[in-house]
Amino acid sequence: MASHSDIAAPHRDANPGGSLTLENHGCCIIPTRISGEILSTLRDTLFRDETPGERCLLDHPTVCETALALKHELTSTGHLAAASVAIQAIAFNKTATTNWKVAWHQDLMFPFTRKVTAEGFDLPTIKQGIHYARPPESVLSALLAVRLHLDDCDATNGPLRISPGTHRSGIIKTSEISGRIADHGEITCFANQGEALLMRPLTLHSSSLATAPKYRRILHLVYHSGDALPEQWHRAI
Ligand SMILES: O=C(O)CCC(=O)C(=O)O
Repeated sequence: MASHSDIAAPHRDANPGGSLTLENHGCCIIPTRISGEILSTLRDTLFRDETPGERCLLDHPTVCETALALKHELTSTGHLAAASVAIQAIAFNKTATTNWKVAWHQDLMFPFTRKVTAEGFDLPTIKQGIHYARPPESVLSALLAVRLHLDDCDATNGPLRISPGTHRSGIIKTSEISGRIADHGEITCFANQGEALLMRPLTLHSSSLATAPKYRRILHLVYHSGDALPEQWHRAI
């Protein structure tokens, strides 16, 4: 287990020397082949200045096209299994008017077509008319978040922070989160436009307020690589 002294101070590149791995750290940064034209269309069509994010975007044609292109790319690099499906797409932004921060957490709630009843699926709730629930840990471990950066993200515009290796601890009780971060340390994830931060949703993560608010637009996709489930994802492409 890493100690604070093993963790470098926040740095420009979240993947120094390519040393971060999904397996060991729960995240890594990779370049993508998503074209400048697609990045520009995503920037122009997904965001409204007054909101921090838009959810359930897989029906948007350019999001769908991007999700399929990234699936293809990540399958060829071995980050995703060929049978993976994109199950969620969220557009996050930080601007001067929607500057926000998020406390340390794991991503545990995902969208389904109806209220879940199968064993191991719990905490059913409805957000903006869509059913959400917490799938079993085995399913959570088979998810991969792919955060496509549509703008450069540096120390000033509220970058994501992750606590490396925490994805291997399963679902962490709220009362244990600060202890896990003390044990594992944290890394601040900077990225250039067109790069993607890959992250296991069970990795503890947070983000700070931007200190010099400017756009920090991200398309956050989640893929499932596991076996068919007894419950149906809200979308699966
Ligand atoms: O984009 C961010 O700054 C935070 C996103 C987040 O908390 C999440 O994906 O759960």
